[in-house]
Amino acid sequence: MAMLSFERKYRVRGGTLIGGDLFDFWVGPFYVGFFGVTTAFFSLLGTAMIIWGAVQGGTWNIWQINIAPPDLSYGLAMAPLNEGGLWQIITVCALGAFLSWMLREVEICNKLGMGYHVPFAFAFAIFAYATLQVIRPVLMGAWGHAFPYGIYSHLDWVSNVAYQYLHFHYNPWHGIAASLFFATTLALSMHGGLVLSSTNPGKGEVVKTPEHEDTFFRDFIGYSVGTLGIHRLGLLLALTSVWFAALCIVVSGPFWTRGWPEWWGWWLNLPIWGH
Ligand code: UQ2
Repeated sequence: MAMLSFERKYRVRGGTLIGGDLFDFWVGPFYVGFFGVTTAFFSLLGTAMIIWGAVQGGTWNIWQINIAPPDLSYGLAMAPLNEGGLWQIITVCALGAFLSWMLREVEICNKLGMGYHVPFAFAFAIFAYATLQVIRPVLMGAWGHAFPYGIYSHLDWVSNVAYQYLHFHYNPWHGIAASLFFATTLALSMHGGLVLSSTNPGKGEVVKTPEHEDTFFRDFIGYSVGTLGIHRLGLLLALTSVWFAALCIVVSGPFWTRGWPEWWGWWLNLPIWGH
């Protein structure tokens, strides 16, 4: 079926989560929906607040613009606009926009009768952001533990938080997350390379089949994970990367307050070393 007639066939009413037929229409190629409207609302309001914060900040140097969370002394209370209140509004807008975007994905999945794999995957990215900006600050008792909105300032935050734990690379969950991120790029580069190598043959050559792809890896390493399997593996690797990344930062502070090198004391303290 040609793409355009396919789209006409599936551009039907229904599948909405809220509001029935309200906003159940397209603008050009884009599905709108209730959550398209809320995404636009939160994105525009949040962006306006960022620009407003930049105006107050005294610099238009793109690297130095910074909108900081409230001072630790505010705890989990609301703060005046220019003392972290803007940061609080921007954070609410960001979460509102991200969650709206995810629910718009769900509605589009419903219309097409597809699984929820894409919004499920996006939920992990939202979860990672929420871990840094909401869950960990709440567990530690102050919004001031969240990262600031600015290019250099958020990098400084990462550096400072890492040094608070002396050597963050000794955090075991950080290592698991980093290894999974590397494995994700390995899997995607192998998959992209394999598919292109079989579907982009030389001039005058015939396009190869999935059997060629399987056989390449059986010849090469004695194992092929399979054409469906590589996509399951890729999704699993990507989601577990983000999961352990969120875990490694949420344990830092709420559940482990000393330097991360010290955590490995359990290994040195095993009763198996003699003396
Ligand atoms: C594969 C396969 C694909 C692939 C790739 C493999 C035909 C088109 C890349 C090979 C992948 C393997 C063996 C898993 C590697 C494991 C990790 C953790 C990176 O077999 O089936 O389908 O794209």
